[in-house]
Amino acid sequence: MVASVLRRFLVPLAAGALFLSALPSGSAIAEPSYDLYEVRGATTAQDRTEITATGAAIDQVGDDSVLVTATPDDAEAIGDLGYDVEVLDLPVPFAGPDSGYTTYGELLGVIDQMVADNPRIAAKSVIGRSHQGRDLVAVKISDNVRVDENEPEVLFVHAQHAREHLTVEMAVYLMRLLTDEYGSDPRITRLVDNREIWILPNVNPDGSEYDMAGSSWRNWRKNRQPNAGSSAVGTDLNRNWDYRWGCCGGSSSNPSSSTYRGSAPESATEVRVIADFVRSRVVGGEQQITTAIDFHTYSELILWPFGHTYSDVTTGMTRAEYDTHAALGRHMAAANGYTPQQSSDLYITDGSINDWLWGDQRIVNFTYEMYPRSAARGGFYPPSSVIARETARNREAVLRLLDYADCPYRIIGRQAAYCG
Ligand code: 0X9
Ligand code: CA
Ligand code: CA
Ligand code: ZN
Repeated sequence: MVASVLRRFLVPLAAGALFLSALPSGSAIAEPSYDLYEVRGATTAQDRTEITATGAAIDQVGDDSVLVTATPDDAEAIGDLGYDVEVLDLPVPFAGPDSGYTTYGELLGVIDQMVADNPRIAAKSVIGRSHQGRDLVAVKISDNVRVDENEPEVLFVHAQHAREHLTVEMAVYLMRLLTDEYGSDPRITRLVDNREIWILPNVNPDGSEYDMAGSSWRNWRKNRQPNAGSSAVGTDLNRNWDYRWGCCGGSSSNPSSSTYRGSAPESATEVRVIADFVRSRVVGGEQQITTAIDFHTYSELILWPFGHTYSDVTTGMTRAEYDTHAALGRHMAAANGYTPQQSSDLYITDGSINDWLWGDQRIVNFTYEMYPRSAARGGFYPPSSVIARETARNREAVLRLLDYADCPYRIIGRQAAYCG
């Protein structure tokens, strides 16, 4: 089925030469090219972790295969591990940027208008700047929005990965939902009155803009920060967080990799800004943010920590804490039809925001991998005609997280022990 929409040719060892010869003349030391490959013969999480250890990023997991974004060198290394590797030439990513997706400039306009229309419950702050100097924005939604009240705080993070544009649309949807339905929908009114909701609508604007700027999508994942001693640009923000950074074979030390972890924890400008923001929500020694979602695409999954280990219970994660994540994850997945699982059921990741938010800040948190389920439905680039449906699909799931933000441990009946 997938094959019918793909033009395929067998790679591998020739691939390096093939892509090199496709480079414009005079760019012998060019940035690496990132392409989509199908890898067959991978059935377990251990297989998939071994594949990511080459530097490839896994985009989609099947029963006995995965799709990866990889450089020709990564692909060759995967072949050397004994897997069957084919490059895929997908039509969708080669189509031009879809004007139905919100650019960074448009996003800032949407935010300013929304705040102007709802000044009592919505406020914008600039929490820092991206590597290239773009504003990194936080939108707060709550009653008495100018006052830091003693209400459970909830964090939504969008677009750590540049090409995952549907996550920006998710932020736009959430901002509109919470402001438009305030005063008319009783549940939303109660949640806005009793929570302080922080939306970070695009934490990687340099990457987003780069991905959209050409005549075709660029399949870009990282930020746009140069790397010392390399022509390869960018750090994978979701491998740069300061909790067991680089510990466990779940990220790359090679700047050419699309999962490059950076030169040090928080070396990525944007990660440092967001982490400082989250730390600033510690008031009186207590982290005010209780729950969070980090939005990604794609695969229709709800993932919980840890990612750096296959173990569910381990240092920094008790049985009750794991069960709270699993129960809340499943409760949300029952609302949106995504598949709930621990993130390492897919493959090991280290330096992810999930592991840091829980391991360092004790915030119960999830990764949503949004629509679609597969590359055959558009992968990272579904048509903008799906935006309304696929953002509204998460309405009930997100409201469930907001409901439980007073005490997430309530979902396993442990509120007395944890929130007394
Ligand atoms: O690999 C990632 O960063 C995420 N997948 S994506 O295709 N959007 O790149 C998954 C992150 C899940 N890992 C943890 N929650 N630790
Ligand atoms: Ca308030
Ligand atoms: Ca507060
Ligand atoms: Zn992602």
